[in-house]
Amino acid sequence: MPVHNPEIAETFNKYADLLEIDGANQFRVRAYRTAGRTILDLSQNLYDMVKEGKDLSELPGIGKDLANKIIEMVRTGRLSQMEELKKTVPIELLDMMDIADLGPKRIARLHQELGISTIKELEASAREKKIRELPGYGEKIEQAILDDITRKGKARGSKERLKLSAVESATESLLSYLRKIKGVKKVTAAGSYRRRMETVGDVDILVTHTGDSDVMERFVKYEDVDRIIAKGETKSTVVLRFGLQVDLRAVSGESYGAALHYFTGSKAHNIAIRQMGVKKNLKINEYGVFKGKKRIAGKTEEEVYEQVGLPYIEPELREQRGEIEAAREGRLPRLIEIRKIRGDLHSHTNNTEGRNSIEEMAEAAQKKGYEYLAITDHSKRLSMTHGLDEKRLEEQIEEIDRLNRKLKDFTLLKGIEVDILEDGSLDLNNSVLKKLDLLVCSVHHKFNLSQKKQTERIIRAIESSPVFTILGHPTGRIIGEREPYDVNMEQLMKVARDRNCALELNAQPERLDLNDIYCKMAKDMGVMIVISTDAHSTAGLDLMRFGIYQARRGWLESNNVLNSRNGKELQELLKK
Ligand code: DGT
Ligand code: CA
Ligand code: CA
Ligand code: ZN
Repeated sequence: MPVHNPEIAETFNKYADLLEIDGANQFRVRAYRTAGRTILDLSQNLYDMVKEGKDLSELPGIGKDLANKIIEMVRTGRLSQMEELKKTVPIELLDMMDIADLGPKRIARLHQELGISTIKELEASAREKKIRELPGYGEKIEQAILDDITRKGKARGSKERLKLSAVESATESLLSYLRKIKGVKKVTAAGSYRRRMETVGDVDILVTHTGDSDVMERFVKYEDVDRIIAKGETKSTVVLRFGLQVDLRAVSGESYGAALHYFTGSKAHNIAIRQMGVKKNLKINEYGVFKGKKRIAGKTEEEVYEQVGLPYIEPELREQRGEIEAAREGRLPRLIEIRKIRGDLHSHTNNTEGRNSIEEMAEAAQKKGYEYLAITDHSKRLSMTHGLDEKRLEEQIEEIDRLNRKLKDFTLLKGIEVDILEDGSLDLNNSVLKKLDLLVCSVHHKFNLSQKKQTERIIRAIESSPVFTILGHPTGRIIGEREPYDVNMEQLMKVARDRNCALELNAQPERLDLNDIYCKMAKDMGVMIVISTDAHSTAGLDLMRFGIYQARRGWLESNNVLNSRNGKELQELLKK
């Protein structure tokens, strides 16, 4: 069974959590976490690398020991050490890691002193007011735990959605497996996966094939399949090992375009198109476009749109948010493409929580064909990341100046991801900030302020910043984990526009804020957007594609995106 990078990363992360609960040495714990992070950022497929006999220990943060563990997981699907550790530390304890205010140390204590191993037991003890008695807990934490259990219980009731990044490699592997089956012609993923939504409920795959191919048989026998839900001549459904459901539909060549249109969705977009057909006396469904009983179109998606008098609409736009009107009036956006990106404006180095040196980051960015990279490490308030104080930032500035003298056709921009403090002031003195090319200003704490306070806080930061400002991950949400903080986005965007401040679309697949709706709003209001990876390693620079997907869903064109400008244009703009 191919094991995919996200599963290996997750195993390492779980192992690190379990070790920490067990009270293991911090260095060991951190080694596994770092490895988990490296693997998530990796562009190569570990499964393939192992099969090809590549040396994994050449990957950053992966030594011989971890390399062997990856090989074991690829070969057996398991990590034997994890199985060992599970014998002494119950794995259910990890479920508690999701509960607000609980981390490994607190969980260990709950386990040792109250014998709690599951969320159910945790809830019971909280109701019996036993948790507040433990040293370092108290009533407030007990209540927060209870509230969070109740809230998450509700959330679990709804069907779980997986992040696009988590299903990407498994889906692409499955698609290439299907393409190799004899008699199979076209293979395409439709649904939310094709529309590049940040999360997907399930993956919908369409195939066309010669009548005698055994594609359905081979599909349900794919090595990643955990469960078969349905198997038929034209439709089958399976669940893959890590919980991803996949629908496969076989359609005829003459219906292919109509089926692709139908199953790409969104449902709301489909319904609107179908109604346009009704007005023209046409019936549109997944089999084609019909006039009476006669099929008049359906081989391609373009044909379907043509029948209702529209040009082709890109999948990312099909959300019934004005794309049909725009198509009718000939003002569809020319969506940004990844090849338009000329540089990255948010990255970390091993001076704080990144893994690579400034020089290595520059080299990797240059290798991608970029003209510039902004180094934006954390500021001192984030002490657990070893954030920079004024003195260390000065040193970094000097180092970058030195490197820039060596670099050809490439510029390192001097920046910092500076914390916005609770009162809206910045974490470092203006005297040093002034020496930078740009700031990424970010909120990393005090997420629960009222909307008014949070908005004022951020506006103050924008207004007091001494150089060009990018507002980093502007809503702070982490998909499936942390809600966005409460800000008045319209007000924020007005200030950003008037002050020449750009808003970041953070390409980390669990962030992706601005989301699609806010991207479109920014575009409509004339606010500049920056798409940045927030890379923590050289491999992290490859996450740019997720930002591009979101940008396209948000109607962005290259002229809305600051880092589609070349180095010279950008430098001029930064100076203004
Ligand atoms: P997901 O899976 O929740 O991330 O989102 P989708 O968009 O992939 O939704 P899914 O898998 O339920 O269905 C795939 C597509 O099939 C959907 O985008 C549009 C189409 N579809 C499904 N049900 C209906 C329906 O009742 N009417 C119409 N017109 N289209 C439908
Ligand atoms: Ca779907
Ligand atoms: Ca589906
Ligand atoms: Zn940040």
